[in-house]
Amino acid sequence: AKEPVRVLVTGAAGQIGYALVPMIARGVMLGADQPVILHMLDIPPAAEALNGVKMELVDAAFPLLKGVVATTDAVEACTGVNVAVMVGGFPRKEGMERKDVMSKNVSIYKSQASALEQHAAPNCKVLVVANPANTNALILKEFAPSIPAKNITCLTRLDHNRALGQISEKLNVQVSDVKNVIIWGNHSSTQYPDVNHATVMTPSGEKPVRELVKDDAWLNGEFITTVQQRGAAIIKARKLSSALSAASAACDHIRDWVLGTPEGTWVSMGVYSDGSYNAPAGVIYSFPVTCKNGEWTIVQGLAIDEFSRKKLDLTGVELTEEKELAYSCLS
Ligand code: NAX
Repeated sequence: AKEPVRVLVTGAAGQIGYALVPMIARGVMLGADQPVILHMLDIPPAAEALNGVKMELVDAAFPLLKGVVATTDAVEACTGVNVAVMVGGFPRKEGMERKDVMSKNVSIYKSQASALEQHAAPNCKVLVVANPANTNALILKEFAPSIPAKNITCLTRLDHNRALGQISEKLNVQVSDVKNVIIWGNHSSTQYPDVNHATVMTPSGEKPVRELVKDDAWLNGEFITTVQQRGAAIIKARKLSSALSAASAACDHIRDWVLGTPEGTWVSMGVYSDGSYNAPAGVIYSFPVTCKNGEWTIVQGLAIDEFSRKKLDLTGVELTEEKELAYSCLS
């Protein structure tokens, strides 16, 4: 039998946490033959709710779930974890300045970076979900210098999956037959969902999405804004932000990272930029990546047309500004 993998979920008493922990306990994230021990962290006002989630995990009698740690102590939560999914953060409230929200999250991610650096298992893989996801991940990286930069990522897979979903609906094809969309840049409304290299599997082979959709105006307009603004549309409809789709995307992100992407398929991940595609280096930027042996690699050599270039640059500028804002909160 395999040794259990320890998976940390911060903000585990929240909405995404409630959808995510049963998925992990069922093997959706790490495989149906991989036992897990869940470490759940939240803050003292949520301690009772967190304990309720723990009770439900016990009651669900998940065969793969070998233990549950539910705590408000970051050190206890981080000890020995192999995978860390950072969902906890300070939400933007009405009337709050961007800088105030940033400042709260910078202090959270600075302190959780140290807890992870000192107490997580070696080679722990980190996924930041909490917004501003790219910049929270960057702060975590800066304050956990002994964790390799390649182990720190942020979630843009939900945006990637939303793009697949929109193409599948437009063409009336199975979502599993659509692949290789790309989310470039920030997990924010400046992200660029790019279909220029995306394909659909048809009875007569793989066809470019652009050739099948035959509607460049839609692809360059409504498609992009729908994906960029999907989070807001969910809030409007549900009066709550995306949770089951975010949890599912977090599982997809870690599963592909650990177990590998299928041959010929890439996914989108926010990773520490090396300046590929002339994106700014030194920020967490979403790129197309393939994964093998537990490591991601940015897909190289894709053609970027003029339309795309502008959009890659725009979201890059926003990330550079966020980085500066985050640093200004430190001093
Ligand atoms: P909730 O407010 O339901 O849950 C957040 C939880 O985090 C709460 O239980 C809170 O007590 C806890 N928390 C706050 N500070 C903490 C700390 N210092 N340590 C540990 N826990 C802490 O929000 P939810 O809807 O679950 O969303 C969580 C985060 O995901 C938000 O920041 C949200 O903006 C972000 N999202 C990111 C997405 C992505 O694709 N990257 C999509 C979904 C979501 O909007």
